[in-house]
Amino acid sequence: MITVYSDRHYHQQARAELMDGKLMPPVEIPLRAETVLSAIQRWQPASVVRPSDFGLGPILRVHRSDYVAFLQGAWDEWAAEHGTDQDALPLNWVVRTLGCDRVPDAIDGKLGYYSFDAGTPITAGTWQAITAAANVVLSAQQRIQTGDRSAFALCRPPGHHAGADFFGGYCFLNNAGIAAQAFLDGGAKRAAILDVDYHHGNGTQAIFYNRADVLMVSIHADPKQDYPYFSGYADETGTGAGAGYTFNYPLSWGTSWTEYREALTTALTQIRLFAPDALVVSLGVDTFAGDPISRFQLQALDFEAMGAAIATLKCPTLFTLEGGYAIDAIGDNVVRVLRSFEANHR
Ligand code: Q9C
Ligand code: ZN
Repeated sequence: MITVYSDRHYHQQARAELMDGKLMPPVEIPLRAETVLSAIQRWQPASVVRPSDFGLGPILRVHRSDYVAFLQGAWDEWAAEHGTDQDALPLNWVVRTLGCDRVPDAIDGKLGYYSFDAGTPITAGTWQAITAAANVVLSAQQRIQTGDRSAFALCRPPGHHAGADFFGGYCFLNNAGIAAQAFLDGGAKRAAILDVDYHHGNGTQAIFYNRADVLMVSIHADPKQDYPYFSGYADETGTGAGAGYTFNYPLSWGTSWTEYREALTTALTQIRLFAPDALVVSLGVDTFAGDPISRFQLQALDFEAMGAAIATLKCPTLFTLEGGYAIDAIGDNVVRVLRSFEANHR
């Protein structure tokens, strides 16, 4: 399986992350992607390729154009207002019941308008990094569209928390969503997204919530207990034409493979019934027992079982990297999924 990688991800280097009421050392760091790359190179040394440039067209198929323009200009506007000594973070949001929908001129207002959390810093290099990640996932999509049976987009920053017009959860552009849309635009009738990151893929869900051509199935920590708190409940199943094309499997803190496997089996059955032409896997390995910000109990071997289970769909499959913060283990856990997928995808 080809891995697509660009070293331009390192342009996203937050200086701090607002967490638990404090500015903390960030966990979504360049070393994550570098350790995954090293593990891939140990497994399949000749499989790593660089992305080509797809421009903004495929990004704008998923994201609102004013949001993309905001992302492109945010750092410069922030720097003009506040200088360059600290990363850009929002501090004000519209409250749920107020129903306001205006984009202010001030950068501080825009940061609030286009976000849902304060833990996702915009830096001088964010735009470079996120457009590189989009090119990575689009290059992987192109490989599959032109005949590869699977591909791994080693994306950073991650994407599944980003919606059509919002960032958050370390995500700015929805790499998985951009790939799913590219499959459709490339001739696929149906694409499915399987999101196995520890956190609910709220951005991906929002993008496709009213559509029947993209099935979104997510297995994650119960939002009653964990981030992103406000979505990912089991009764969220799509709306309008999209009714019945979103499935959520929330699981409690402490979940280990026995319970996880049950949810995965059900999720895979939903995908099989949908009969997609292509599958995008939002591959977060923050379900790992050793993850510093998560509370599931998956072990290294469980990731092999996960890869083998996904392979039973026998569907062209694009894996895109989402979360996973146990630096010493993410490379190994990712490779376990991919290697076992490949061994069983015959
Ligand atoms: N106490 C992804 O995995 N907040 N994003 C964590 C922990 C944000 C995770 C707080 C977590 C975002 C792609
Ligand atoms: Zn996550």
